[in-house]
Amino acid sequence: MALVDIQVPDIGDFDEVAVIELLVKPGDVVKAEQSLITVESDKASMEIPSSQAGIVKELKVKLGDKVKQGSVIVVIEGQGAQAATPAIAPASAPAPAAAPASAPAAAAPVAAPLAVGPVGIIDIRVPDIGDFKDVAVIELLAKPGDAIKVEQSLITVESDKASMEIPSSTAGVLKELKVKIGDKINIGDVIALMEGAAAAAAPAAAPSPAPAAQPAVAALSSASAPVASAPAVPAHQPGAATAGLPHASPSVRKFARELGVPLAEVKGNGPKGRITNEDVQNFTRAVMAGAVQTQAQAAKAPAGGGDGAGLGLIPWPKVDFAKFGPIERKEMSRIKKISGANLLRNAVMIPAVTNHDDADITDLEAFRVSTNKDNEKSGIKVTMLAFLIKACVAALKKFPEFNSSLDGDALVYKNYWHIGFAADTPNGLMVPVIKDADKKGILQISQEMSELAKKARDGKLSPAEMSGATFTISSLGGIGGRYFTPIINAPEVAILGVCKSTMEPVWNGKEFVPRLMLPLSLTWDHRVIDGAAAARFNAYLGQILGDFRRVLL
Ligand code: CAO
Repeated sequence: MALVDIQVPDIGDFDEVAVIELLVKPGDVVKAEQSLITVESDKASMEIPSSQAGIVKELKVKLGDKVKQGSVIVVIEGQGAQAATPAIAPASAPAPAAAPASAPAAAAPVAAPLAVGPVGIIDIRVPDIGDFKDVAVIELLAKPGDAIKVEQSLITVESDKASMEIPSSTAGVLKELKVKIGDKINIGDVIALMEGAAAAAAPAAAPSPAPAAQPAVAALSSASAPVASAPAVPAHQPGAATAGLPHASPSVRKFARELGVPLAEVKGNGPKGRITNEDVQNFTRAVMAGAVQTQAQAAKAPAGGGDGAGLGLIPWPKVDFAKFGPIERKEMSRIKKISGANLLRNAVMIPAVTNHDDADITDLEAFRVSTNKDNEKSGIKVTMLAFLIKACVAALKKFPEFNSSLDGDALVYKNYWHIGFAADTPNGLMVPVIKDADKKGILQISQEMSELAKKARDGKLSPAEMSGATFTISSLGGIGGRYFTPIINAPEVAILGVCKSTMEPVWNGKEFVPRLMLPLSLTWDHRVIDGAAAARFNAYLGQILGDFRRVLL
């Protein structure tokens, strides 16, 4: 029996795609056309079928490997046939769509999606989508009037082996969609008319239309920024030939991954049961509201724990804001999306209460200023936050339940004191962690804080530098404000919010004296902590900040 290498066939404008699923194993008997692996880019997922029947002798790829046209993926002991012609390859390779007359030859091997129609109107065409013919339009991702960016997906198409999004080759305003759901399209078909923002610099005049000419390939380069903790979500199987795999387009699966949504548990309400963006959003809302539990949550839920079902929340209001005035829609950053989902869960699931108090930091501030003067040469600047971290460790030691976490019906007390601090970054809120703050002095804490804050702003924090906190401080002291109600960073059970200190008249029993007062806002989980303990915690914190020598006691 001949051994045959099964190779990746022509997969269109996709240069390198990641293997996300192995559908067979050595020893399996496979039929011709049976899918062997699933690959995925940020715009498409597709299954690579076997070109012939036989027995799988060896898998040449593993999960995460990058493959491209011609890569050998499986060795098959064939049943007679010798050729390793990819089964999904048509008899002849599809001819690329007509390139714009003026496009340089170098741009031709892949798609030629760009053509200029009458006065500034640009035809957006289907680029090279590999060996796929007559693929069905299953989703329209934009509508006339929408402002479109280069690479923004316009439609999703689906064959029985793949679903992929067709991006726009140019920025502009969408004038007309030339396809509707259910239409069958092929390489070179016009799918939309775009009034191009860059119409004046259209390819006729531009000798280097590279970004427009290879939309799918260019999009791949931005594909590999997975959420570190995101669970792998299996690719969908159009037509549901393989039982149990969720049926969703690549962008929906990416969105689900970013939110950590287990796609297999989401009910699809799109055509043929396909999961839409809205389904993922509704699932997330239902989970956040406690109306639905994921299987992972259910497995972890304490015996007898309520699932919050029956909250009966009304749907999120849908408003066409454009009816009331001009609007601009901007995608939120990845960090904002992830932290938003966490904040929502924490806000909804924790019965949180906030106590406000003031600490007299007049003497501490004088000490801080003189410390900075003494240390001018060292380059280390001490801010009030470093003292607060140290003071909080002392308070956490005195009130250990503030340094605990809920685990089902038990409390886990931690004998380490790792303090997180909220850092404002251009991409959103990050919470780096000062590990073992109890063992560190103010100068070391200050130095680590400024290093971690810089890393946060530069987007260079590692997951390890953001994990393990037992308590968090959110300081707006450098900005302003009086009090606020911070949201607990689960699974912690309390968080301290700090605002800007101000000089205030304080009654000392005989007279009003000017004192520098620091506003504190302590939010705590009422399942673990009660109001009296919270008031004591704040009072003790105030005493320490009022006389820092107490830290030593
Ligand atoms: N009262 C008065 N002044 C204060 C103060 C306070 N409580 N806290 C800090 N300041 C002063 C500092 O002394 C510094 O003054 P100078 O410029 O005169 O030296 C100035 O404010 C700026 O401080 P900073 O913000 O650079 O340093 P920090 O150690 O206080 O904070 C960091 C560091 C990373 C926490 C901060 O930059 C930051 O990102 N804060 C925002 C956190 C946030 O967004 N929280 C909200 C979360 S909920 O959405």
